[in-house]
Amino acid sequence: MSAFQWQDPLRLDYSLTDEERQIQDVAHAYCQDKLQPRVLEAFRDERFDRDILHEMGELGLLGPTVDEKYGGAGIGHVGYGLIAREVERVDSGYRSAMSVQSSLVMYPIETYGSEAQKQRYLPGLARGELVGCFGLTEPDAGSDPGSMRSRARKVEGGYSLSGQKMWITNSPIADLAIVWAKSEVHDGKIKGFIVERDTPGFSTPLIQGKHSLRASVTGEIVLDDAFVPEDALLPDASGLAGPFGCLNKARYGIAWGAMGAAEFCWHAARQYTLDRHQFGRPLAANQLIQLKLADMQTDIALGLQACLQVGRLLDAGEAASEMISLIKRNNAGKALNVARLARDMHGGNGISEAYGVMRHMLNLETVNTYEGTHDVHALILGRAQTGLQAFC
Ligand code: TGC
Ligand code: FAD
Repeated sequence: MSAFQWQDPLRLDYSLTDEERQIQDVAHAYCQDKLQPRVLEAFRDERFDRDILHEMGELGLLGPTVDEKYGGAGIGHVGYGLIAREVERVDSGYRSAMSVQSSLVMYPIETYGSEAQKQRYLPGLARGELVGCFGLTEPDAGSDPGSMRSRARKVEGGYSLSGQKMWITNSPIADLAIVWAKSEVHDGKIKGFIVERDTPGFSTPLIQGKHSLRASVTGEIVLDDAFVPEDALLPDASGLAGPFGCLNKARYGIAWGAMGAAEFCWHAARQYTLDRHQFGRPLAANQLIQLKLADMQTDIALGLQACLQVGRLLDAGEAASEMISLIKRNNAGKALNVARLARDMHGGNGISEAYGVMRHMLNLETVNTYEGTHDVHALILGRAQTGLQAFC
């Protein structure tokens, strides 16, 4: 028998290719050297440093699955997941900025865009010179995006967009937005539009006062008869399947990322309870503490194996979207629980910014909610096994 490695109990590392290990090492070094030292102030001041996207672009961490001919790295889904895990080990807000750019902006342009759109936007997005955002959610349409009110009206030479998008990651700093709206000339079907920053009638008010994801910038998108030319339309997306196709990619990355945040909290709780003595011995010598550590280790090890399996199936073209719902729901929920336990195991120190566990806990509240809430993914899985729709 080989020796048990407590940090990697099911030997995830054993199942990775050399290329994937290399990607993991590059991402780990960048995140620990460049992101970790900035995160405390960023979270405290509710500030996102735009240079981060430049830096990630230089390392090939943006749009990593996008074809190399458009500036991507052309790697597989497991490599992408490993990057998300390393970034979110530092902060979910940084992973958010990265996954919106990669999965919700570059992916739809590569998948639904014209050749001209791909050439115009993808290389700049891959380098982090351009920042993108994704506008689906509205004030009155969150879990039910099919009820969106945003409209595209055909006008001479293009479309006039009107509506409001809410809770949009990156929007206040974005150079372009992928906006989803119902288009009159397409029988009211949902269509995607690339809206550039200088479009008249387009604005992105900042949302402030978040208790979560404070190191990520969030805003609205306001479309006040915003005119976009004909070639702003993404030609190959139609209906809700368009935005949901992007969400599959982003939700998959979140499942990996949440495990990175959970690992941070688990390792911190283990070290803290080894170092801290009460009643004359380390906290870690108590059965209740060891039970919690064992539960954390188990949930994380199983969550990572599930990500690996879905990543391999995605690469093989064999993944179903329900698999992604399963791992997004499980891993975000489990990570939130791990973070809450870690916060508790740190006692009073657990609420201090110096230990980082409460920051992760607060972030994971959002991770459990966005990209389909924990309960919405349960309804997706419930529908898939009963054939009965429980949404309405
Ligand atoms: P439903 O009838 O189920 O489907 C409508 C059409 O969409 C297709 N479809 C999918 N296609 C690809 N992948 C998927 N996962 C798909 N799910 C559905 C479906 O086949 C159908 O196609 P067609 O051609 O027949 O029309 O639609 P519904 O209205 O009943 O949907 C219900 C529900 C709950 C599943 C769905 O609305 C849902 O998932 N709601 C959650 C909304 C959500 O996730 N929003 C995320 C916003 S973006 C975000 O949060 C970014 S955070 C980023 C960050 O900072 O990291
Ligand atoms: P609601 O849909 O109103 O849900 C409220 C509660 O009701 C939830 O608990 C939900 O599970 C429950 N619920 C809803 N429907 C049902 C039902 N049928 N049965 C049982 N329970 C139900 N969106 C974007 O488009 N782009 C982004 O970049 C983006 N970034 C975000 C960043 C942050 C920081 C946050 C907080 C959100 C972001 N979102 C983004 C929006 C996010 O996707 C939505 O918040 C999420 O989909 C939930 O929608 P909602 O907030 O309207 O909640």
